[in-house]
Amino acid sequence: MIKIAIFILIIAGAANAESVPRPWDKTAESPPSPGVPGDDYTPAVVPNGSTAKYEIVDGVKEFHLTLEEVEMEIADGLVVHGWGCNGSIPGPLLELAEGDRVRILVTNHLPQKSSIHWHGVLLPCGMDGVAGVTQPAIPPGETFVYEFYFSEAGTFMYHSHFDTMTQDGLGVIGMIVVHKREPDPAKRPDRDFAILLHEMSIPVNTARPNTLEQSDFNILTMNGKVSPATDPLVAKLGDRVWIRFGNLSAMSHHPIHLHGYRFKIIGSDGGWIADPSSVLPETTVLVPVGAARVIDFVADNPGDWMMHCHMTHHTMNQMGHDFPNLIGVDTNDLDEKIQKLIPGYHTMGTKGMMDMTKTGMPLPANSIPMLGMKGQFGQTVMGGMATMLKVRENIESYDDPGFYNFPEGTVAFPLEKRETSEEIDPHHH
Ligand SMILES: [Cu+2]
Repeated sequence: MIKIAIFILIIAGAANAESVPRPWDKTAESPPSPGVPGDDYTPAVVPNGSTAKYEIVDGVKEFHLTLEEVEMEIADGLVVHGWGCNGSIPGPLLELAEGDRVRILVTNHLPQKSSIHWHGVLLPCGMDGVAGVTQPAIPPGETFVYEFYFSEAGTFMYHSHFDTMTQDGLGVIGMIVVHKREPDPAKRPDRDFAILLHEMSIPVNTARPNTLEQSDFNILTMNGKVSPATDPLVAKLGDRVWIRFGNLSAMSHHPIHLHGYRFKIIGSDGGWIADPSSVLPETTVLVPVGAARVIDFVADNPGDWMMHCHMTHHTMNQMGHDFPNLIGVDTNDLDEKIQKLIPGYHTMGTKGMMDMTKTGMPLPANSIPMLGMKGQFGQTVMGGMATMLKVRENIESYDDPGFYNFPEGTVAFPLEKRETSEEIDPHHH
């Protein structure tokens, strides 16, 4: 009796397992034709970056990713010697339409083995790209083929899964955007930005990121650039805007704050919110390491709006952290003495970090410790993981429109310039 019961359970279990559909089954049963940019989706915008080219071979979108040594300028004054894909850090955006089948040829030109993992994508286990677990590592000089469906629209990432600390740390990373197929452009976002967040430790006077660093990261990038080298995100007044963030930093989560707006977080690398109307409005989106977030808003507030990581140390470029706290210290006497030895010397940091941006002292080679963003009113003392959302009326293109032209009388002003002589008495109405 017990034996029969167990037998029935095994049969039932097997039948049950057999009936569980795989996530890509529906796509595989009736695969759509390869998605066409423009017809099926509005291509994403990659500030400072690029989108990977593909060919359609036997009805499949075929991409080539070459992992290789990359020399890349992070900002004017700093060239980094990292590892990347197709000549850049991060690698190009892989952009697809829901249901597309891909064949991705990964060629390893790194000096050590590698493999590429498709982070967040639901695919057969053998395509997951984990060296040692789902495939042998790709030896230097060899090419491996990955082939699978992108059965669901979403925001994903790709990165090395062999010696990940070293290879991701040096830049073997990239983003993946899979668009929902939507024939009506009016129902798509007008501006769909993709930004990958990353961090490196590059001691001043060096070019090779130190991937052994655990906490002191001094180069915090958006699509491989630091402010002021980050391209602005440009939108027309009234545009529906999506910004997709991915974070493949080694150790840091990034709370990205957008000025002037409230937005909703509508998606992650795990999928989409079912009902955006019930989502808490936000002004900051926390993008954890190994995660993606998509924010949605309508660009209804014209201006130059900062968008930056709110970890204040993540918006400084290569600034040293290991000198004494000098805020409020009078160092004039000391400066005079040291100037006899080092002409032009002055102690920095006694009134904060503004001094850093205007010093005349010579900088070490290949370094940007004092680089910050300049606005139309002066220095921001902000660099690193920062950029600008520029929302404009009546623009013909999405090229950088330059500084915002503030309507007269809308800018904060010094008290002595107040034109009225009337004193405001807060106790009188
Ligand atoms: Cu940050």
